[in-house]
Amino acid sequence: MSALTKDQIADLLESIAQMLELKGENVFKIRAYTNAARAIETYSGDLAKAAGENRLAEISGVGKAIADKLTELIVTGHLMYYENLKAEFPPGIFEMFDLQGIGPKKIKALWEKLNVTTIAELEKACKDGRVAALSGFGKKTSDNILAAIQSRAKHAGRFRLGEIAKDAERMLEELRGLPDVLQACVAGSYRRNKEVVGDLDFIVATNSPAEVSEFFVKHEMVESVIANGATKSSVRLKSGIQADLRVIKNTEFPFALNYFTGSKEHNIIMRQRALARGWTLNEYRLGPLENSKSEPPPPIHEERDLYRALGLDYVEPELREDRGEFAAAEKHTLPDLIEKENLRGTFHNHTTASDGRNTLAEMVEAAQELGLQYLGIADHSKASFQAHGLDADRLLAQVAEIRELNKTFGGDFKIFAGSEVDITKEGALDFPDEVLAQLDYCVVSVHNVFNLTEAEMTKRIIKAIENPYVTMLGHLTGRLLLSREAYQVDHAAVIEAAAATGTIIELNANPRRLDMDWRWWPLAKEKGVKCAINPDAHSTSHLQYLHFGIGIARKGWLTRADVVNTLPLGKIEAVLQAKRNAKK
Ligand code: DGT
Ligand code: CA
Ligand code: CA
Ligand code: ZN
Repeated sequence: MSALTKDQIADLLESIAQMLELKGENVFKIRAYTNAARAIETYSGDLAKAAGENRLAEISGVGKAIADKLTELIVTGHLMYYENLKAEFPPGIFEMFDLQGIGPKKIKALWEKLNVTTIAELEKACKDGRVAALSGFGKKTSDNILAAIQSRAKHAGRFRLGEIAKDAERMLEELRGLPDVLQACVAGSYRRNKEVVGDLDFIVATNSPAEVSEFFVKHEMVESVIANGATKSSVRLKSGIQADLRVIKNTEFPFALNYFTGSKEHNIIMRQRALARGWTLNEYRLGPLENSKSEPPPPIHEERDLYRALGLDYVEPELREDRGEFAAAEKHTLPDLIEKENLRGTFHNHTTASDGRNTLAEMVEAAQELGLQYLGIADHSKASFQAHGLDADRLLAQVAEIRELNKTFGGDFKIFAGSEVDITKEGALDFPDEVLAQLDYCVVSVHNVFNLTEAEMTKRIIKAIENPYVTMLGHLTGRLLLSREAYQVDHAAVIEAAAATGTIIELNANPRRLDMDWRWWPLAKEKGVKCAINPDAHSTSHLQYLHFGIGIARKGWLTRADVVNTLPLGKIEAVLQAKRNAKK
């Protein structure tokens, strides 16, 4: 069996903690497992090596008893303790943990008192009133559970891009490494950088289709084979996502790649443009229409040639959504999209001072390793007490610490001292202006009271960004993709207000958020609102989320000039100060 990843090991520890909670074990024992899960997730060394040398107990947060279990798990790939524990529960019960707003205590009560052990049984028990009648539940809780079940059903079979990217890239890399493979690509919504994808579409050009298909369906990431044909295979990966493979001839590659990249809407117009020129376009070729008197199409070697043949500039995959790309490609006005290499720094990152998992020093080191010139620290403010938000004293102490640290970088690197300040229900800020004035910048976000009307929520946010010390607005809608709906807010009105006040809007790059949504960035850009791509990092590894943020920024038609954190040190400072200076 293949080595377990740190994430897989951490997940296993988390599920042990969940099971112990279901059993009603004491909190210290449970916390030992959740702490160990966090410790493993953020451990930077080689786990297999540490296990081999019996040194796992040296990792801070991992006790002796858990270290022994981890050694067994890492060395043998199995953990008897976990298997035995799991066997004590009905198998369906674990899926209930996926439901938003219901934890181990409730699941335990449902199991013991109503004998509910699957989501299907739970849905029934909600509908016939048994859940509402249960002590500690009530009608409101029952309704919330039902809503969570319905939302889960709606999202079934869809996956956040950030969570399947590893699988997609690994399969692609291995396909490209096969001797028989001439060209390979992931097409579909993945290539278009959609925030949520249904399945993965691999396109491979080869003269040995049988060998390539065999490699694909027998890959160790595959859980089951759905279809295995001469030119198309489909599998279910262990992560749950379906993956399709299409094997084609090398000459067909640009057509197949273009067709299977989609979107469907984009394809329809491509085909119409071909027809208008007397040609036929499908997933294999561009050819003359029967009985057509038109010139035959030019030779096509790559996608670019296809676009040129149809009278268009090359359209980047992210823009292929039929949202204006054809008109722009005809007029040569497509944007020169931002690239990963353009980023110089980032804002909105957390440390152990609030709910982050790494210290300020560790976050700085990670940012430097990524080649960034600056890192903005924006820990939570005091109203986010569940995230250990900082009060003014702790915040100002952190500011002083940052100013001291900055002296050690000799101008090559800079930490910007900020805060992620809560917006109160009324649109006030969690710190007074005197405190905000001592920061380099501030991000404001809504973290509670989501159930306002659209008008109230819009007013609340606009009031907050009217404050001259507010540099940027964090995660505009609060959505958690595939799990929590966005709260009601008038995007256009907020964008208008951001333009009027000179407030930057964040593109939160956490793959669960990707908020503000890509569909709104063209409007923001038109109004002159700038974007900041922020990972909302709660650990060093989360800085990698920037990558997904770039994907969404590209999907939102943004260029380097539209995104403030492409500016180098020396230029970015003025942008952070602009709004408060304008008010003086
Ligand atoms: P997904 O998988 O639901 O996230 O979205 P896609 O876009 O990857 O869709 P998928 O996997 O069903 O098909 C891949 C591409 O193949 C799609 O983007 C466009 C093309 N395609 C599929 N079905 C049709 C169709 O009926 N007409 C046209 N014109 N293109 C299609
Ligand atoms: Ca797809
Ligand atoms: Ca597909
Ligand atoms: Zn936040």
